[in-house]
Amino acid sequence: MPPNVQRYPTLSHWGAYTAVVRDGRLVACEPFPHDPDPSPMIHTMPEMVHSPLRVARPAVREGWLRRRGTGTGRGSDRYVEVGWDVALKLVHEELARVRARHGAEAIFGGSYGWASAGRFHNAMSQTRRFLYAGGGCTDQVGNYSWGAAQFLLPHVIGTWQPLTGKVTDWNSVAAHTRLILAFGGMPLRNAQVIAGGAGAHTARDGLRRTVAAGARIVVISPSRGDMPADIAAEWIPIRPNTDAALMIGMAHVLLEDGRHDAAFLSRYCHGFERYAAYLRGAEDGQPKTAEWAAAICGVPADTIRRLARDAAACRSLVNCTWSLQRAHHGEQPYWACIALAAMLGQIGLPGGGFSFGLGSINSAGNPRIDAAVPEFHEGRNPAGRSIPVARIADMLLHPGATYPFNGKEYRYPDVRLVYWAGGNPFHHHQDLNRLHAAWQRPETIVVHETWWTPTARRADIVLPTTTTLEREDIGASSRDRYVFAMHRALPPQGQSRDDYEIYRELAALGGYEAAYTEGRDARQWLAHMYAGMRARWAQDPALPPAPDFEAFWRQGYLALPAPDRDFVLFEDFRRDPLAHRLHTPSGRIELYSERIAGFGYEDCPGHPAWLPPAEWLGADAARHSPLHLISSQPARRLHSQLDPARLAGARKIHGREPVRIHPDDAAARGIGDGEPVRIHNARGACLAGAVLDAGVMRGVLVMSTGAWFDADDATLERHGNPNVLTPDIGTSRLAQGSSALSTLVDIEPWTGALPSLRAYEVPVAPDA
Ligand SMILES: Nc1nc2c(c(=O)[nH]1)N[C@H]1C(S)=C(S)[C@@H](COP(=O)(O)OP(=O)(O)OC[C@H]3O[C@@H](n4cnc5c(=O)[nH]c(N)nc54)[C@H](O)[C@@H]3O)O[C@H]1N2
Ligand SMILES: Nc1nc2c(c(=O)[nH]1)N[C@H]1C(S)=C(S)[C@@H](COP(=O)(O)OP(=O)(O)OC[C@H]3O[C@@H](n4cnc5c(=O)[nH]c(N)nc54)[C@H](O)[C@@H]3O)O[C@H]1N2
Ligand SMILES: [Mo]
Repeated sequence: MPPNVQRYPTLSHWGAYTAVVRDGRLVACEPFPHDPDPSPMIHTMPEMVHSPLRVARPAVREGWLRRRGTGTGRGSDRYVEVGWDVALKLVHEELARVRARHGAEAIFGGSYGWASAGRFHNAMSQTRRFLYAGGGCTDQVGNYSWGAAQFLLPHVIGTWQPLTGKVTDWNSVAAHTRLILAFGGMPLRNAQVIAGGAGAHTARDGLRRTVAAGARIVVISPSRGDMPADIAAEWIPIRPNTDAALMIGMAHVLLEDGRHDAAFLSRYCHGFERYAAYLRGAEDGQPKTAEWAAAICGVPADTIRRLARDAAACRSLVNCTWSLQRAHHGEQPYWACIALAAMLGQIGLPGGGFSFGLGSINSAGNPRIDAAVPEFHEGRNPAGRSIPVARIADMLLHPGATYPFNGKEYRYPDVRLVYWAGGNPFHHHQDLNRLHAAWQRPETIVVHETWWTPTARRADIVLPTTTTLEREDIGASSRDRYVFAMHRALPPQGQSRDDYEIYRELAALGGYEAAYTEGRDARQWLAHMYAGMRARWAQDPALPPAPDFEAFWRQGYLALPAPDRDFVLFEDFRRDPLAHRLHTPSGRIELYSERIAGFGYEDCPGHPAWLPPAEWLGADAARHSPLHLISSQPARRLHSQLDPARLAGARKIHGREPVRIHPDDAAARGIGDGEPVRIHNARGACLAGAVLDAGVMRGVLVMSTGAWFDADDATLERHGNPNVLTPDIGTSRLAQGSSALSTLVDIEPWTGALPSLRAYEVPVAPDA
């Protein structure tokens, strides 16, 4: 090997790899040799790390420099580069001013987002620790991924742990499951990633082994593409957002047939009689028959009956992708799924029961023994305030207003300063035109970013941060078998600094450096976190001894042994429901919840129910906006991350995000394959490129999230960002989750000249 080439082990959300550096530049990324199914996304790193879109130096928005505290111009202003000393002083002064004048709750520091892999340099954790140490902030609770389920499941099964991927593992499924009802499919494109990163991608192998063992797979989804084409599966198209009705219809079939497992229901569940009464129509005079369900979800009644009977006749698993609950009333399909699985009586049996996210995120069902990972403590928020994560625009637009959440009433704080590091709200939030209006209100917005993302170009002060390749870290996630030493492969690019260094200097200016750093530099933190993990491994005889930090660092990674037994969700509870009672009021699975009923929310009653979402194909609104838009996760990037790379760019059409449409819907509108289109509703409009696909249900459009938001105003988004179309409403009063997937739209050919893209322009003013 030539002497000017170096190789460094590292980790990303999309996998572990060796960074190959020649003459100070990253030239290649070689997948971790133990990864059976590496993601092509790792090969985007050389382009991204050396991208002209890197934020090179600290920058301040021109309009804000002229008059501090003014939001006007966010999104259109140019930026003036300043020295680090100037930038840090400005940030420090703003934090101090807002804290002194308006209190800690006027600083919004939730900083939601995926940031990057590495347990220490996690931007969101560092942001919280910094703001907590400085006196606190208004925080965020929950996430966009499974926000509805996170607050529902503790009432129903006493925990939201299964959402972290801890579900019946692939070994158990491959060995025992005979039928999988895959709601939302198993879109392996999503299994490329796991928050925190993975050494091994195992979902494809798990699915293949399951099929090879003879399991039947039924994909219930508006899109056939949700199961890889090489996996034999039956596709049952379903109208988006109507899964709860289908599950309820199946439950009614089981009840009428007497095929429900009465012994399981009485021993392990609470409130079945109340749910059965709903199924029979005792509440509303409407029995929830297969015919009733068919009229809502579009799946024929005979198919509904067949599915219910097949699932009762063999070892079956009902799996839901997370997308089902990222919709208005998204609590209901998840609760209805649990109720259906309870009636089938197979919860806690190998390969049986219910499951979430299997096949749609690498972590779900990955076989792994329980073992600690290195932990970083954010500390405690002295302000004690937070909002449900997806209610950000409501908060900014309505300071002081009250809102319901999970059984209580809360009040929105009056936020003056927004602090963000490691997230892209102008990617992740719904109804971006509404967010844009709300975003004008704070006096100051500070963003740490690596690239000039849409959020960076809507901030007042932008501080450039390093990538994982420019710093040392330890990579691990609770559902992967490996722990990685992430070596520094490159010097910081431009003038970028680690988030940790930025916060350390700001804490020093504020007089609380020691509280923030505990006297440690980054390397010392890594050694400290590693030592904590090593001590915990040492206490567990099932775990191998971990080497000391120096040895681990040289070695590059640790591997946990493969588990010698399968993990089965609720196996303990099934074996002994008293010793392993659930953390619900009854200690059992709640098919009726007095607690939820007691909240009195009509959008989340005491048992699973079909509640029509605000927007779906059966709604009145469908007369004006007759198509249901699904905005799913992108195959070739992670959310908005890596969007500027060639991998994602190669699939764009005239530079715009593709939208998949059924050929009949396209023909009815004069839209040809590969042609530019405009998708629109009352909230906004965006451009896209049409892809005709008979594997998409009629009446449905499918478009990925993540094309960098590119708009001057609410009239037209130029790049194909579906979040100008999505509704910004909570899933229900109970969970207040994101309802991104309840979106009605229409589509038409775009016949004019295509406006040029501006999302990849660097908004820095030339030197005066
Ligand atoms: N319509 C619609 N919208 C959705 C969804 C949907 O299904 N439909 N899904 C939602 C879901 S599930 C999620 S999780 C969200 C994801 O939303 P986000 O997590 O906000 O999306 P990312 O693009 O991953 O944003 C992470 C940002 O962190 C930056 N970053 C990376 N590393 C670092 C670092 O070390 N320091 C700093 N300071 N910054 C860093 C990246 O450059 C990037 O801009 O989107 C949600 N939005
Ligand atoms: N490559 C890649 N992988 C990712 C991510 C990424 O950005 N890129 N993001 C990660 C993150 S943060 C998350 S939270 C997970 C999200 O995981 P999911 O929420 O499961 O992912 P989605 O892609 O939103 O949805 C999966 C499929 O559900 C189907 N679907 C949509 N609506 C409905 C419905 O109403 N009923 C039924 N039956 N099906 C429906 C869609 O066709 C879609 O393809 O993905 C993770 N994986
Ligand atoms: Mo997510």
